[in-house]
Amino acid sequence: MITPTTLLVLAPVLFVSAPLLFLLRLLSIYLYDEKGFRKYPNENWASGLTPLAYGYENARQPNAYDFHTKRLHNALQTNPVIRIGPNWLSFGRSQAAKDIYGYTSKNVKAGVYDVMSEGGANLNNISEKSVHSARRRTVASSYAPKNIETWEPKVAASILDLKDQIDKRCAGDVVFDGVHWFFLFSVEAAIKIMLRKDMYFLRNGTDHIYFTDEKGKERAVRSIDRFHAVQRAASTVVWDTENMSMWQRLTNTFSRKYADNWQAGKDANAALGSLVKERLQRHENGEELDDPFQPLVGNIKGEDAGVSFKDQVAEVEQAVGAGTDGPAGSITMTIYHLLRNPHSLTKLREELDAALTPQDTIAPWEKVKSLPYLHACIDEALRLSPPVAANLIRRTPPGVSTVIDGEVIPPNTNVSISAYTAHRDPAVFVNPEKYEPERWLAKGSGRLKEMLAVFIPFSAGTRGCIGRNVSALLQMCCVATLVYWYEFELEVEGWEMEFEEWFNLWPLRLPMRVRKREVV
Ligand code: HEM
Ligand SMILES: *[C@@H]1O[C@H](CO)[C@@H](O)[C@H](O)[C@H]1NC(C)=O
Ligand SMILES: *[C@@H]1O[C@H](CO)[C@@H](O)[C@H](O)[C@H]1NC(C)=O
Ligand SMILES: *[C@@H]1O[C@H](CO)[C@@H](O)[C@H](O)[C@H]1NC(C)=O
Ligand SMILES: *[C@@H]1O[C@H](CO)[C@@H](O)[C@H](O)[C@H]1NC(C)=O
Ligand SMILES: CC(=O)N[C@H]1CO[C@H](CO)[C@@H](O)[C@@H]1O
Repeated sequence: MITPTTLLVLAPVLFVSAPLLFLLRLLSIYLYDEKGFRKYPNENWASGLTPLAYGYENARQPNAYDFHTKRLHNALQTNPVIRIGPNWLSFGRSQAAKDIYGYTSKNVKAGVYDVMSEGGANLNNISEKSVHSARRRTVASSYAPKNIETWEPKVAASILDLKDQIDKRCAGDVVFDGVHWFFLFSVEAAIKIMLRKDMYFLRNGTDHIYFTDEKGKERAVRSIDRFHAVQRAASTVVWDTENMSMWQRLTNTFSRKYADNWQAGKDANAALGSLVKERLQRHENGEELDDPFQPLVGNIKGEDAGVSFKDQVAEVEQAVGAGTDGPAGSITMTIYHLLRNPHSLTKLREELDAALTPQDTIAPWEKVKSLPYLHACIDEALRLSPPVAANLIRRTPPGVSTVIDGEVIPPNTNVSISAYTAHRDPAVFVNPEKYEPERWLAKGSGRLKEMLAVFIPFSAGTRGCIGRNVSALLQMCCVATLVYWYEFELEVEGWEMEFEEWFNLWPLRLPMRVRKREVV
């Protein structure tokens, strides 16, 4: 029988032994080495014991030039496969990009994608194949190139507002921070495209969403800031999928920083929820709507789409979140690389001067969409500085082994290669660290084919980005307009980009001086 006395004796014993037993269990899993992964070097001492080792590496950002994906990339230069979690391998050669993400791959998204289960499910975080393809079919046509026509006037209006803000900063010694304004541009354009709503972020110079919440309280939520903050929390603990909710509770209780970052997810959810409600109200009011949100409500025949409100909000969060970090990062990094490579900038200007006239206040899609050097400048920035640089986790199929870059990989293994690493494989990209748009101009060559096959800024295959056509429009029209109408100069010559990385890789600022160009 358990008496209070035995309990008194047992409690400290349990207190000491429980964590010890837990560690022993981890150690035995490690030593048992079911899949033979101990032959691969670990990323850090804990990688063979817990997937939180990966979250720890995400959080370790000693300075603005050192981030996880870059460190892992450096380590992969001496070891082509590194164990980054007990059941998770990261690859170092670009062949793995085809094997892991290509259309023929049987891999699926791993469990981490559907772990934040209090929210709804969206295209990006539905891991179940059949559910995903049904949702993707529902919305696919509203992301197709035919919609560029309807998006273009909205995007052009935002570029005009961006130009107004730049014009105000052309005089004197004013420093223009490209990152601030390009992020405002992208989030404004993404909400316009997704929900047909103008937030006036560029005109106001802020990303505040004003709304009345569930409890009737007036709120002002900063969209980009809140979207970013929740990544800081989620991308450290999400990897221990089974225990995610426990880590979420613990960090929320014991760390104010985490508590604020988790709150950020709720804030973003509430703010975008208010925009979705407003959008649904407009639908009820019989407004004719032609945005990618429409198929989530119903089709032209008046049939309900059967998508829950929670899922509608989750889809908007994904489209607006991705639609912000992706294009803003790519526009920032294209301008940055051009500034550091004046020869490429001159060449791009020549191409734009031949294609545009001073009547083109905003570069029209029709005139820029096929400009090869503009394309190459953007792709080369996406190659060196992909906005989603990290290891995108996939799980190999059950029951059979798969071959990835020549390695036989057992069933149910988590695998990945980062775009950062795939894009720097010297076997495919000569002088990989060099910004060289010309490498994309070798039309019809075998080399170009090889490069495109491992170029994965948008991932690839069935889980590749659905927003590529939106992105093409934003990037091409914005970069063309900026480079045609303005001269840029880094505030400090030779300045190097600073980054922060969680799920996405964010350039932190781009301090420049801007002058109007003489165009003729
Ligand atoms: C340069 C800009 C962009 C980049 C680099 C980018 C990158 C990516 C990447 C790497 C993925 C795969 C994510 C994963 O496997 O976890 C993805 C998926 C996705 N992106 Fe983008 N993205 C960009 C712009 C956009 C835009 C503008 C939108 C929406 C308007 C968007 C919506 C989505 C959606 C919905 C998915 C999930 C697709 C699915 O799984 O079916 N993205 N994107
Ligand atoms: C999917 O993503 C949305 C938006 O980022 C999030 O609110 C939701 O919790 C996620 N759902 C799942 C099941 O992970
Ligand atoms: C932003 O701009 C819109 C339209 O110009 C205006 O109605 C709104 O009050 C502004 N908000 C802020 C915070 O300036
Ligand atoms: C990898 O796969 C296993 C089982 O297939 C899973 O339990 C684990 O949580 C996965 N995630 C990571 C980040 O390793
Ligand atoms: C639209 O996106 C698809 C991939 O989703 C791509 O193959 C195609 O080239 C894009 N079209 C334009 C005009 O960018
Ligand atoms: C620390 C901890 O609670 N780990 C648990 C995480 O989830 C797995 C699977 O459910 C458990 O076996 C671990 O003990």
